Amino acid sequence: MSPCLAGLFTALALATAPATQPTANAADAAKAFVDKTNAELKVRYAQAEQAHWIAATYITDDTQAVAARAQESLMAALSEALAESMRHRDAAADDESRRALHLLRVSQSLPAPKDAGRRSELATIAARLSATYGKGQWCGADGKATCRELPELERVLATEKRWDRLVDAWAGWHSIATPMRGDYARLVELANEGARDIGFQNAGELWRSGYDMSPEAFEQETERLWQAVKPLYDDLHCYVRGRLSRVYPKKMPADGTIPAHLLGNMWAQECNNIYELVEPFPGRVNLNVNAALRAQKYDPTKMTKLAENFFVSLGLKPLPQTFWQRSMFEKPRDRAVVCHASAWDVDYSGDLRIKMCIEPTEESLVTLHHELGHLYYFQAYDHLPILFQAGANDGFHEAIGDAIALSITPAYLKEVGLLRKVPGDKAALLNVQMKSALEKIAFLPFGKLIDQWRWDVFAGKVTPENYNAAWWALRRQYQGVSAPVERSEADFDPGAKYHIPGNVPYMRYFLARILQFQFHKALCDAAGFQGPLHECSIYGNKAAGEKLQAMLKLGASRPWPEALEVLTGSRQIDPSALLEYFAPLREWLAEQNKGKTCGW
Ligand code: X8Z
Ligand code: ZN
Repeated sequence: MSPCLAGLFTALALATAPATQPTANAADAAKAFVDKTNAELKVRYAQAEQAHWIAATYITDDTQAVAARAQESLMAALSEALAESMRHRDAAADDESRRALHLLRVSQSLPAPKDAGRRSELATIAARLSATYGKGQWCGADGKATCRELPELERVLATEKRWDRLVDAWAGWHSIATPMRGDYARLVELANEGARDIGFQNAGELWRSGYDMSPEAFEQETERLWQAVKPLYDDLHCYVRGRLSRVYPKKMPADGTIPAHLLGNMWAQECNNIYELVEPFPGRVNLNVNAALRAQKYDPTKMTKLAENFFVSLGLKPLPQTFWQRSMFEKPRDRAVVCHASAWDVDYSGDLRIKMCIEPTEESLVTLHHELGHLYYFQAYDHLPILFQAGANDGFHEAIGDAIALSITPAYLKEVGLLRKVPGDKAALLNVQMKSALEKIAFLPFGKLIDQWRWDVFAGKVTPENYNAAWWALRRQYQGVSAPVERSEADFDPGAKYHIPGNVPYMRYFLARILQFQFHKALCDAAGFQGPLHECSIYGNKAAGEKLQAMLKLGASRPWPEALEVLTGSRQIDPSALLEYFAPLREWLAEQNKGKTCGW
C-alpha cells in the first residue's frame, strides 16, 4: 500500500473518532488482517502440500505440472498478502499480530516475484529441479550399464572399499546434477527479485532474517558456534585421515585433505559408515545393529513402530491411523519418487505423514526418529494459527528427533533387543563415542558450508561461472575434503545434494547439531539423570516428555530464546553440552594425534 493511502486512512479516522482511536483502529485492522491471512493461507498451504506430496511420491511430467501450478497459486496468494501487509507494518498492533506479520514476510524460502509471468517461471523451475533430482540415475559412462538410483549408489559409498568402484558411484551420482546448472542460475535471479520486492537485498538476506535477530548478527552467531566446535572437528579429521592413509597408502593427497568418496557417504557429510575402518579398539564390542535388524526381520513398519514407541514412552500420543495409511515407507518398485526422507502435515491439522525409503539399517532407524521429531512438533502446535505453525526457529525443528535419538544408547538398544552387550570399559566407551562423533561431529562443517555457498550465490559474490570452484573451495576450507576426480565448471556438484535443487535452507541442520545436545542435556536433567551425559537415555521418562511438550506447543508464537528457556533455562544456543558429551573422545584424540602433522 502506498504511503498516501496510509495517510488518508489516518486523516479520516482522526476526523471521526476521539484522539486515541486511530491507533486502536489500526491495531484492530492489523489483527483482522492477520486473522484473515491465517485462514486463507491454511487452505492454500494445504492445497500446495497435497500437490507436492503427489509430485514427490509419483514423479511424472503431469504431477510436476500440478505441483508447479499449486506452488504458483500459493505464491500469488502470498504476494497479495505481503503487499497488503505493508499497510499494517507501522500500526501499533499487539505483539502477536506484529510477530505474525514478521513471520509472513520471512516465511518463503523461495520468495516469488510480484510479476505474474516470472512467478510462474520460478514455480516451474523449482518443480523441474526437484523432479530432476528425484529421477536421477547413473547408467555407466557409456550408458550401457544397469541404471542405478540414489539408494543403490549410496549403498556403494557406504559399503564398498575399492577405490575405483567408489569413484564410479560418486562421479556417477554427481553427473545427474549437470543439467540443473542453468535452471539453478535462473532460480537464483528470480528468487532474488522476489526478495527485493519485499524489501530484502537478496534471498540469502531473507533466509538469515528468520532468527529473531538481525541477519548480520545471525551470521556472526553461526561463526561463533563453528569456532567453538572446530577444534574437535580438526582432531577428528586428523585421526580419520591417519587411519584412512593405512587403507589407501598411496592414494592420499599431499595437501592434507581427504578424498570425498572415502568417507562412506555420498556427500561426505557424515562418516559413521566407515566406523569399522577407524574403530579405536577393534573387536572390543559389537556395535553393529544392522545385522540384528535384519535377523529380527525389521521391515519398514516395525522400524517405524520402534521409533514411535520411543515418543509414546515419553507420554506423547501414538501417531494417528491416517499416518500408517498415507505415509510412504519404502521405495516403490514401479515408479520414480524422491527418496530423501521428509515429514509432512499435509492439511496443517494432523494429516501427518512421512516419505522415506526405509532400509533395515541403524542409519534409517536414526532418520526415523528425526522424522518423527518433526511430526511430534507438528502435532504439538497444530492448534496454533498457521503463521505460528513452525519451529521456534528452523534449527529447533531439525533438532527434536535428533535429541531423542541421542537416547538410543547401547543400554537402550540392549533393552529393545538390538544389542547383546552394553560396553563396560573405557576402550568400549571410546568405540561408542567414535561411532557417534563420525555422525555428529563430522557433519558440523558440512552443515555450515552449504548455506555459506548459497548466501554468496544469492549475494552475487559467487556467479554461475564459478559455482563449482567456489563449492570446492568451501568443501576444502571447512571440511578438509577434496574431489575424488578433477572437477570443472562443466559440473554442478552442489546440485547433487537434495537441498540445493529442493531449495531447502541448510543452516538449520548446523544449528540442530548443536541444539540437540543442549536439548538432550535439559531433558536428562528433567528426567533426574545423574552421570555422564553420553550415558543418559530418557526412554520411558514422562517428566522429560512434559518438558519437551511445553516447548513444542509454543511453535513459532514466541521468539526462539523464550522457547529455548522453557526447555533449557537458557536463552542462548550453547555448544557446551556437545563438548561435554564428547569429552572422553576429545581427550583420547588429542593423545592419538600427538606428534602427527594435522591440518590441510
Ligand atoms: O534432510 C535431512 C532430513 C530431512 S529434514 C532427512 N537431514 C539433512 C540431510 O540429510 O542432509 C537430516 C540431517 C541433515
Ligand atoms: Zn528434518
